[in-house]
Amino acid sequence: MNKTALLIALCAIPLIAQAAPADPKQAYIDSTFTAMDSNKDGRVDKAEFTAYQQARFSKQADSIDAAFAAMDKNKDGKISKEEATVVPEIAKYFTGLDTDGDGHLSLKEMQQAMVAAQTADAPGK
Ligand SMILES: [Ca+2]
Ligand SMILES: [Ca+2]
Repeated sequence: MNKTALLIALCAIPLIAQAAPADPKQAYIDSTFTAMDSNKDGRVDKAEFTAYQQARFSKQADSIDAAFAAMDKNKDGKISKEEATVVPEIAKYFTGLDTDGDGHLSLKEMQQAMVAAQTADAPGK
C-alpha cells in the first residue's frame, strides 16, 4: 500500500476545512526548520532536533485524535466503512487497517496506521 499517501491523508483530515498554502511543501520545509531551530542561530543541533521530534510525535497523536473524531460521525468510538469514505485513502486501505477484522477502525488501529506510515518513511529503511 502507499503508506506515504495514507500518512498525508491522515494528517490532512483536520485541515480539510482550511485553505491550503500556495506551496504546502515549501511552507512545510520552512516552518519545520524554523520550528526546529529554537535558538534561531540558523543551525539545528542534536538537542533541538530531538526536542522537535518529540513535539512532532505528540502533535501527530493529536492530529490522529482529531481525525478520528472528525470521521466518527455517529460518535460510537469507531470508524465504520461508510464513515471512512470521507477520506478516500483510508477507505481504500480500510481492510488492511482493520487489523482485528471487526469491520471497524478503532483509534488504536488508526494510531497503528500512523506508526506504520512513519516507519515506512524513515530514512535508511
Ligand atoms: Ca462511528
Ligand atoms: Ca477493527
